[in-house]
Amino acid sequence: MNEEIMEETISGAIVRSYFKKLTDNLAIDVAIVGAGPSGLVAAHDLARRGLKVAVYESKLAPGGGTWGGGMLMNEVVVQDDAAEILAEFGIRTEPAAPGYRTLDSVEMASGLIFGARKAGAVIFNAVRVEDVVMHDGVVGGVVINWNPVARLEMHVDPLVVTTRALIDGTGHPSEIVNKVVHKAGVAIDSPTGGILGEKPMWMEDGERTTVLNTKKLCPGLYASGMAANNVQGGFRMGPIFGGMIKSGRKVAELVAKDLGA
Ligand code: 48H
Repeated sequence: MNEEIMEETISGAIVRSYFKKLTDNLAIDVAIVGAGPSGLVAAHDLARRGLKVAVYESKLAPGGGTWGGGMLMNEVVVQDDAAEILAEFGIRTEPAAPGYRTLDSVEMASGLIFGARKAGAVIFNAVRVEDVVMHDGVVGGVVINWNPVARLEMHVDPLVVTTRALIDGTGHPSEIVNKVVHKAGVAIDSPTGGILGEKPMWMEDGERTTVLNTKKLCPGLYASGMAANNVQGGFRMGPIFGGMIKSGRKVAELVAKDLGA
């Protein structure tokens, strides 16, 4: 094969294929910001229901805080009921103590990513959501840019994707809810109408409230995982991930119900 023609073929294939993916996803049902465990479970569940779902992840590798396990020991813990959800992705767990199971964090991250993709969700990695679209108090889209552009502080205007529902799955900082509360001045569904901020470590309570705190915050906007806990003032829980997985499932149920899916 002619070397020059092969180079054109490969570059052309990537450019055409990527721009089709981008063009096909300029108006979607659900945008999920953050490819952590809660966002990936939500993406899987919503795409499985036939909704058009895109996940935006600022890092090159999706998976969020899953990869590092506890203190870089690449094992995590889940409760028995969360292990059942992971089994739907083909992710294996081992009994650890009554009610708890351990699993390889690399298998968990890669299994959740592949599961979300196989269900039909599109993942845009290295893309940062830097703002939201707001019309008359309703969150209606994400404002996106390449993460390297943001990191290099290049003055480059973003592009916009419109959505019927937006899930903040950005973890500890709840970046998207922050924009809605502090930039748009919207009062959200929380005890103060604003962001209460995450509390220190209390595993049992943190796990319980992660699911409880997963809710719709204002028209068009939901939060899952640690973002939900940060918004509502929940405790952190360390390297146990059942709450994140169940939060992803819960937010998907809430969004699907609202969108009639
Ligand atoms: C695009 C963004 C943006 C942005 C952030 O933190 P995550 O893993 O999310 P969760 O909530 O599903 O899981 C939390 C869990 O990993 C964890 O941190 C636990 C259990 N902590 C307990 C404790 O005690 O510390 O993933 C969030 C993802 C990350 O990959 C970010 O890079 C990404 O969101 N992200 N992506 N645009 N503006 N902000």
